[in-house]
Amino acid sequence: MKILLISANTLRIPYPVYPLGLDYVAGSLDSRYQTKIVDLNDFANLDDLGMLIREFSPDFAGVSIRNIDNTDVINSKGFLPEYQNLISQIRTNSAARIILGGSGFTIFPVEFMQALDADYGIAGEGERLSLLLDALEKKDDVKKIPGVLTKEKTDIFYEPWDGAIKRHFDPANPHTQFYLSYGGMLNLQTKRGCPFHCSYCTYPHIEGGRMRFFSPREIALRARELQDAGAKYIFITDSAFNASYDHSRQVAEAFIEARVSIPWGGFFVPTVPPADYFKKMADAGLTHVEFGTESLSDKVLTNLRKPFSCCDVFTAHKEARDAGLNIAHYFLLGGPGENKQTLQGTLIGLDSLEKAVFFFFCGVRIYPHTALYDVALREGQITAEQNLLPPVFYRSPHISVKEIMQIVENQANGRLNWLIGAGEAKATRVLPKLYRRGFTGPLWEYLIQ
Ligand code: B12
Ligand code: SF4
Repeated sequence: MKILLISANTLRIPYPVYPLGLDYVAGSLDSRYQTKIVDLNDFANLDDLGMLIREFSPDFAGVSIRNIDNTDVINSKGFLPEYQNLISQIRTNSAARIILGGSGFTIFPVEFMQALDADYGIAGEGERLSLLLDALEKKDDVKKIPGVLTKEKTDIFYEPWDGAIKRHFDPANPHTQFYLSYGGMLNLQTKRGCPFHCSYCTYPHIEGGRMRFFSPREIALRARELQDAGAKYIFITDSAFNASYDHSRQVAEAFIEARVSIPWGGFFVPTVPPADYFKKMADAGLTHVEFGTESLSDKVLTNLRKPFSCCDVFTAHKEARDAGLNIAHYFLLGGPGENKQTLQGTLIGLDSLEKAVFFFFCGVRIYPHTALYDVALREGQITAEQNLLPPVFYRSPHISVKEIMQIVENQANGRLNWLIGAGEAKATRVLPKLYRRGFTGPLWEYLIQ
């Protein structure tokens, strides 16, 4: 049986992202399946992909749907039309049954099933694809498999996958070469799940709320594999790498042991770290810390259910600075309780965060399965029947997005290290040129003054 796995993500902002999820899906399938991964980034146009589909003639096409939209309130762009074109290309060129999956799909499985008229979908971890294919082969009832959707079955239940998790990474795959030649960044997962409960966040829904750790030694060997394949930088894709200080430290120690020498970075929660934590991380090659800070108003942090206070942010920042790391803080403005005073509090607080890049997102995207969804429902900002696939953003009743933007832009006063929205304009202008000239990694550190 032939399985074609397709990464449908062509977004290059801030940079193209290696489709790690498909390595895991491929790793879960045994050798009786002939599996091939392709990445739309690696094709000049959909017709070229059509040709490959005709030649490969798959029985099943698994489509990975990562991004729904760019989550940018000002310059919103949804990707559904692109996915619809892709599905029609697959249908035109093969009789393959289409299976959807991926993080974006997991947030809106029913909406995507309907909009793309797919045959099957798997919400949550794609390791369950092996169970679905097995059941289809044996003509068993697929509806019993957690997370599986069909055209008829649209009620979903799923729990985190508790079977084996295996990554199949192939350095020779053409798409690996694409990422190596465009910024040199590959990625790595050290655990799944986030134990925190931030009110707007989808990550615990996508990956589960309990951390499931991968063996540090195994992870370090994977990192070496990426390095040996030519990676120049590794992004750790964990929801929050330091959600377990113990495990992240063990991973860093294993990196040293395995002689991982390329730089790496990831998302961190700005909680107070144990003594010398960032120093030890830096010794193991950590260069970039991306803090999910969101606000410097304790009132807003409480409303967003963040697991830290402003004081903790300043401490975490200082520790990371003292360790010589590049630091970015992400801010999410306009959530519940945001007003002029809380916004001013955040902007004033930024003066204490020296030598960092600030990414400001104005307006908080409302997703199902989050506490913010319930707040928005109670406040009448959304209705229970509303389809949230076309982006809907929470609006604070006390301050408009326009006002927030104006205040932030005035305060930014042209400073390069203040990026409003996804920083698309600046990123599109500069990053591709730098990557072509051989620069590697996320590169936002060049904006720090
Ligand atoms: C790490 C990360 C980033 C990093 C990536 C760095 C890197 N080099 O890898 C950075 C910071 C660059 C980033 C940027 C963005 N991100 Co991001 N990111 C994530 C995060 C935390 C993890 C993604 C990941 O790699 N997971 C690990 C892999 C193994 O999991 P996976 O891909 O989900 O695959 C599993 C399943 O989904 C499934 N699966 C996957 N494919 C398939 C296919 C089939 C057929 C099947 C059956 C199953 C299946 O099986 C896999 C194994 O279990 C997710 C949130 C999350 N926790 O999932 C957001 C997330 C993917 N990002 C999101 C967004 C919006 C963005 C940006 C658009 C933000 C912006 N405005 O800049 C950009 C887009 C970048 C781009 N070019 O695509 C959204 C996407 C949904 C949405 N709202 O559109 C997410 C879900 C977060 C959210 N807000 O809910 N991101
Ligand atoms: S710590 Fe980060 S990943 Fe975890 S729930 Fe909060 S925002 Fe989401």
